Amino acid sequence: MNRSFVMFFFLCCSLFSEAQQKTVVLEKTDSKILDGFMDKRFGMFIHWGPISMRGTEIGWSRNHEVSQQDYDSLYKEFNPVLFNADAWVKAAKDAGMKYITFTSKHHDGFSMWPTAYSNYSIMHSQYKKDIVGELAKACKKYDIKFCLYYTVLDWYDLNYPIHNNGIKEPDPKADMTRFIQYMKNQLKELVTNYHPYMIWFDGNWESPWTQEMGADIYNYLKKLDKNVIINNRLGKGTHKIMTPETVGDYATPEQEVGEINMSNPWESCITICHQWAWKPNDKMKTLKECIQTLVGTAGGNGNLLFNVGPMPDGRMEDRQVKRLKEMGDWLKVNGEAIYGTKGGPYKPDSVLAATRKGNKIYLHLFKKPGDQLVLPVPEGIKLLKANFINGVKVSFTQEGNSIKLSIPDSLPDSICTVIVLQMNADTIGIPIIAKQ
Ligand code: H79
Repeated sequence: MNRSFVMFFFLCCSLFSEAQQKTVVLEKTDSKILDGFMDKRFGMFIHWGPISMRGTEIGWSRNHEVSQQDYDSLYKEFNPVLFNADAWVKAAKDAGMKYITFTSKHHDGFSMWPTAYSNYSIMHSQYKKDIVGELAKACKKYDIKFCLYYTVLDWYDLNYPIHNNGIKEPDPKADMTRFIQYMKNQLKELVTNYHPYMIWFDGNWESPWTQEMGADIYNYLKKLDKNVIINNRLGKGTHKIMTPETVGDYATPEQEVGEINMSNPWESCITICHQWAWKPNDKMKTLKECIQTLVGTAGGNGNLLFNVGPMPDGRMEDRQVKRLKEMGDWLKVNGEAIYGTKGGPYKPDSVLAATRKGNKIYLHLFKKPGDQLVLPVPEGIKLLKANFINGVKVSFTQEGNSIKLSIPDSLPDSICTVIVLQMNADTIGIPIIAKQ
């Protein structure tokens, strides 16, 4: 009697845990696809929508600087007649960017493509052109991967329980089941019409959203396209790093360069100015800050998704396009030390970052480290040759596990100087070394 009860108990437990596992097993993206994504290193984030007409933030100005009624009516006046997808994609191409991620729908709930499932979309503005579709087409022309931002929260659709209207408690009349069906309908439109390379979710921190909903959407997308890459803001928990609970393929630190990580892919999203959406006279980062952000990210083994907010008439600001082009010019000379590399082995700091590929280590100097740069190397690793990326020799000595590089009085590139170290063996397996 007792024995059969115990057996019955274990049977129930194993059935229960199997059922539980079934709900959380994710159809993970192939690691080769993710390696291809991480080789790209540099992409453009674009935050755009009717709110650009007010010049305030897309993600948190509704019911703050802009009243809800004003915010929700802006789309009627939105008519960006100077929008030219080609010009935007060319700006990304000239910057040396390899992919573009565009806000198809932000927290405000406004859809930038002609969705069949909402009456709050670009088709209900005066403009009535498929912005997502035009960008997808231009990306194909310029050989840029096209990716879409889509947030899981929605201030407009009444089935999502938190309306950002001053009431914090979830609306009992809302219906998450119907809201998720709406999401799935829209995501299916986006995947089947525009074939995004990656989908960038957001807004997963509010209480109506659950881990199970995230896993369900992840697997739903994988059934539509098994190769689509998905960021880590679909489940609950931190998006800064990957954890065993993470739903998604890579981590997404926001407005900060991520920590070096050789095991899990990550991408920092950082704005070229302060705001995600366009703000007149927003303070723009200097070229040095832009390059240091990109190089610090690559040095930590991550990607940079660098954000631009276009103006309400459809153009990107000239000064921003110019800054991006300057980044592209730097990459034309130094791109070998960024694209297709891994970060490390030296941990990035305010003086230098390192990247590596095969037998080479690339040192990126943000400033002069003194007349000599002393770096530790592991047992058995020998420096064979050192030169600036322009070919000029750098003299060096090596004593055991320490290499010493002679640094000239002025660095050849005041923005960021790259030194190529040719080693005697593959550098990829070298563990991370903190210099100090
Ligand atoms: O799409 C961009 C943002 O709009 C979105 N994520 C990036 C990619 C985002 N939405 N919300 N948040 C990020 C977090 C918002 C934090 C806030 Fe705040 C806390 C908003 C208001 C209080 C930070 C602190 C910004 C203003 C004060």
